[in-house]
Amino acid sequence: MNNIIPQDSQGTPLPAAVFSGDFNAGKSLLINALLHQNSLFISREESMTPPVLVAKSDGGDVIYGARPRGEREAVALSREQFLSSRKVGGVPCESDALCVLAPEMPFRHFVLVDTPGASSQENRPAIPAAAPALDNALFVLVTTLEYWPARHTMSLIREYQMRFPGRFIVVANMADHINTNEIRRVRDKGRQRMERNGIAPAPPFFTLSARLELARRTGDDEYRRRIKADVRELCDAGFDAFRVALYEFEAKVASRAVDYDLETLLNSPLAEAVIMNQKGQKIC
Ligand SMILES: Nc1nc2c(ncn2[C@@H]2O[C@H](COP(=O)(O)OP(=O)(O)OP(=O)(O)O)[C@@H](O)[C@H]2O)c(=O)[nH]1
Ligand SMILES: [Mg+2]
Repeated sequence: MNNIIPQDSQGTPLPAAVFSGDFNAGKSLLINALLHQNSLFISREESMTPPVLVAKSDGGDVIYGARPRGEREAVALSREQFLSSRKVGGVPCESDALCVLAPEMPFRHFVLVDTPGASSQENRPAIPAAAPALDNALFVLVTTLEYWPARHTMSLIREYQMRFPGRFIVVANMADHINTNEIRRVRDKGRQRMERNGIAPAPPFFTLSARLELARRTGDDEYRRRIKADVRELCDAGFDAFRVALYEFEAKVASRAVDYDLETLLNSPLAEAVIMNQKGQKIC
């Protein structure tokens, strides 16, 4: 392409939407739902994957890549290698960060970043540390609707409010597990509850189901049929509103299109900041 603009080298942080929160909240499935395909590794257990950066590619095929531990040079991976790049049985992952260049990525002007959830085994924070390379980032805090409004959820949101005022949104995922009354109650009262808990102004808040959305986009009618129609409608509307919020973010950050490649992405200060966060190191 003729418009390669390594924005980072010009000192402008790459715009990104950083998905974080507790493990198993559905961060990776949420990104798969946005991509309309199963690209990222999903697991019922703590997935133990390194952070994954997802960007738009103009080519026909999905390209997977990794930054080997302690190195800066990016390497291309097969899909199988990509999906098995995680910590298994105490053996650390060989990569510090992974990336996916996907033609299906709906956003051209920013990167989606999937972060490993706060781990029960490692002392890894659920909250990214602020860093200049994240100055153009929107933070998507992924919680589950079942745990609304648990004290833990509220304190996470309060922490995001302090670190990233006006730059984060909250998702309450897995609404397909809940009945319509409960979804409506959380959807309609969520922001009020946050404000009553001193989180004011409350961040944008979306009740949705990543699983139902992926089923909607991949034509998995069997799963959709298992869920009551009124729950489905609420979940679909919640996801549509979430997608619009991401498009609004894109409209704000879109200045020049970046032509991403593995090197540009995995050597960017954005990747560096995300890796440092994952290692729990201080970044400045
Ligand atoms: N029913 C239902 N299950 C979901 C939904 N979203 C995620 N899941 C399931 O929850 C489990 C965890 O999903 P992941 O996307 O791997 O969660 P994660 O937040 O990326 O987890 P870590 O990478 O370990 O931090 C998987 O078994 C998913 O299928 C949802 O909306 N509804
Ligand atoms: Mg995950």
